[in-house]
Amino acid sequence: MRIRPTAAWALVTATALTAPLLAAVPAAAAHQGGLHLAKIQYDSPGKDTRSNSSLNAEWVNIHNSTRSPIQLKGYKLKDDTGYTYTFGSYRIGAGKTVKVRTGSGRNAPGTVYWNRKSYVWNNDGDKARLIKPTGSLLDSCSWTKKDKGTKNCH
Ligand SMILES: [Ca+2]
Ligand SMILES: [Ca+2]
Repeated sequence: MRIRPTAAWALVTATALTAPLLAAVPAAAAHQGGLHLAKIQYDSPGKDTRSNSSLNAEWVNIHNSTRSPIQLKGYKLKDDTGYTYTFGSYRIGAGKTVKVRTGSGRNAPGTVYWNRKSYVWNNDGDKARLIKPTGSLLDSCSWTKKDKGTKNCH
């Protein structure tokens, strides 16, 4: 009849081991102090004509709230359908924002271009995902209705 005390001891041990891991999850999910999706203009202002200027008025801001620059090469931005933008070499400074515009243009500090010929962010609902080069999900941001056409992710 030593099974019960042993099982109880095992439960206590398991709880002690998993508690620190569980405590770390909310901090990671809150994206505080990390690289994260900040704001999305998913409905380009005005009529959606698919002109390049209209496509470029659709964008996602990614913010680096860490104290260090981050090399974004290989990071991915993906919509809910699976359309994917993969960053080339781009160093985002500490506390800086980079804007990913949907249309075509020349990459410059603060702005990169997806080079799409059509919109990627659905006006009536979509989900943006920011994915690390390793494939792990770093952040996501979704909306389910049109609202003002913008979404403040955090
Ligand atoms: Ca529009
Ligand atoms: Ca989409």
